Amino acid sequence: MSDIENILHEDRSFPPSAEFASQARIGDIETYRRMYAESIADPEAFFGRVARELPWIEPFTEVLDWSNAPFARWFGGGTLNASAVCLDQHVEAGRGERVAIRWEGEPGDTREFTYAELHAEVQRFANVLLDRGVKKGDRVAIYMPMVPELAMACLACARIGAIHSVVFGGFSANALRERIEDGGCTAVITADGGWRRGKVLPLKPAVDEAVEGIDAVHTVLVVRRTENDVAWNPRDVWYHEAVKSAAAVCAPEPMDSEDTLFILYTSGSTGRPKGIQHTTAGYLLHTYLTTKYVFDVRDDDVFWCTADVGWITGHSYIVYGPLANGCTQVMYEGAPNAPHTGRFWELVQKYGVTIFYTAPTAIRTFMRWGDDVPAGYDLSSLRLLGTVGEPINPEAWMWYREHIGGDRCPIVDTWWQTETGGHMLTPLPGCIPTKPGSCTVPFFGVDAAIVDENGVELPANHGGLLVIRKPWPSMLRGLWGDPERYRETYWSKFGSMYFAGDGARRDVDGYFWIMGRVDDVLNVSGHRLSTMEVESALVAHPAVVEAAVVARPDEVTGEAVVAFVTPVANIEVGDELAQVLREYVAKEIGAIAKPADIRFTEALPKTRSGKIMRRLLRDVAAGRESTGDTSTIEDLSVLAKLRGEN
Ligand code: 6R9
Repeated sequence: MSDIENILHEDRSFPPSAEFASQARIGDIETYRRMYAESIADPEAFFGRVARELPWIEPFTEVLDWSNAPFARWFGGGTLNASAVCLDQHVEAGRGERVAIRWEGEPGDTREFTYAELHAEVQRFANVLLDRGVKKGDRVAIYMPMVPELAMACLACARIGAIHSVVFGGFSANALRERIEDGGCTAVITADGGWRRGKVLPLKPAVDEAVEGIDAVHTVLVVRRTENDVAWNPRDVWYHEAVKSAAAVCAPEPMDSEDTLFILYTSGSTGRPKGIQHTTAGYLLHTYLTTKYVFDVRDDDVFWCTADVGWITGHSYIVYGPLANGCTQVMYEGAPNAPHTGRFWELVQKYGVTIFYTAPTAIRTFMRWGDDVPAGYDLSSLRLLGTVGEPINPEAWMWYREHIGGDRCPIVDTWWQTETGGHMLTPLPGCIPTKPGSCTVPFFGVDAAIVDENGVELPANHGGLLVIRKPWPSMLRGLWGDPERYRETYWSKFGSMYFAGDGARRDVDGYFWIMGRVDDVLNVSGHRLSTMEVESALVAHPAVVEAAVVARPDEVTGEAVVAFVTPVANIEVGDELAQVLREYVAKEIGAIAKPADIRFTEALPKTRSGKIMRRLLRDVAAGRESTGDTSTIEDLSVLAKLRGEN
């Protein structure tokens, strides 16, 4: 089989400013190179040293045990507690008065917690769980809006050694039930509702439906947020009532390094969702280190990651990474356009956000809303921007840099996965020059490579499969209850290398360029093309805001390119524009990539975390019914519209 062809031409490069570099944790590329080289040549020495920055209860006696590969054990013999890493250490060091979370609800209500306050709240929350009979090792489902109690619930579970399984608050009762059953959860933490686009999103009815008939669930703990009416069942407990009698002292449970900290479900393209399992020490170390070096956090920073905690990005870069570093962060409950499209920029201005982390889908949406929206706010507090979730098209990257970053802020494009726990390929902002569309270089300890189908490393600029050749501390330790599926999904292809499922290439400078999921690659007349590159060509046209490219079967070429295109507002769509775009793609990347078919659409089907669901579009393009899992789709009506059913 041939390589994935490389058709994206991008040669702009942006080094950090001298000012940024001079204040950064790592401001020269030599230091990065030296540390990276050590982390690969002698991971045990490197990680053994940096892991001492965590507050251990019992120190570890061994760094890595890979003898039972692909099941890794990191920091054997050590014990620690994740909530103590995130809270107690800061309070004990006299930093209790620092603000941990500045929270804002969608309607504009606000709450603020210092580290000392959060510490006390989490201990009370932990005592409520203990009172309800939740024990070390029990699984607790968390199904909540983006309120502070969501972060507290995670930390309270961690404090007593219970394993949390957060299920995104927008998922259906069925999706929740499937995850509660698979994880064997015995308690559920939820809320009466949350605010979303000016309305109350009720959560409790979905929980009631999900747990019906599951006797193993002994408690449904309900946080009051919106005060809408809720039905009440015998196992339901109001959090605000239960917490009244809870003491603010609860000693952290000493956890083994390899004890499971949480499970988080991610949907595969086929089959049931996978319960990705992360353990305590390795996960905490990696989220701590990446927050420190990739986000370059300092005491005066105000960090804002716009993800939902229901997604891995929220686990790693709202809950664990920033709190382990003692950061001050902003947490926001609602939608970016409620009540107006400037909401995010209003929050950046109001809280003086310095580091801002969001997804390409959000950036493309902001582009559509217009340059004048961010221009109406003072964004001068920002010093660093980040993106995650999908390949970012160079056009969107440039817009982000100019209109949000004032041509001043470095952009860290961070490639990683639920499975990897934290950033894997990413710039360090003070020393790695960035290129629009590239996630640049590997983080410490990440031995990434591009290989062909046989596992042979490919030369520069050949697109192939992205693999990781060494274990790293925050790698998933398995799929909950299914060790064989873990082996099969990630390790069966190449044996000793982790296969991430993404296509990518590496350029002559060693920079990585993610081309998209391998399942999505197009094969036109024997040419293997990346979805991301064809989409980027379309997005570069001024009439296009967003594009998703898929293949449909074609008698002549094997597969033909079908492009679903969201146009800019107020433009006439039709055959004429389709023809212009087809010619544009032909000119930009060659006739081979020219879409056979262009379909205009107001919206693309996406997951709740903003990823375009190309597999559903493939079904639409081929005129078939979709049989796969649709539980993670953001808006089912988008799919219905594309299929022409209204
Ligand atoms: C953190 C997260 C993982 C998949 C991953 C890849 C895509 C994430 C990316 C990116 C290009 C980036 N992805 N970040 N692609 N550039 N910076 O998104 O986890 O939800 O498990 O998704 O997302 O395809 O394999 P998850």
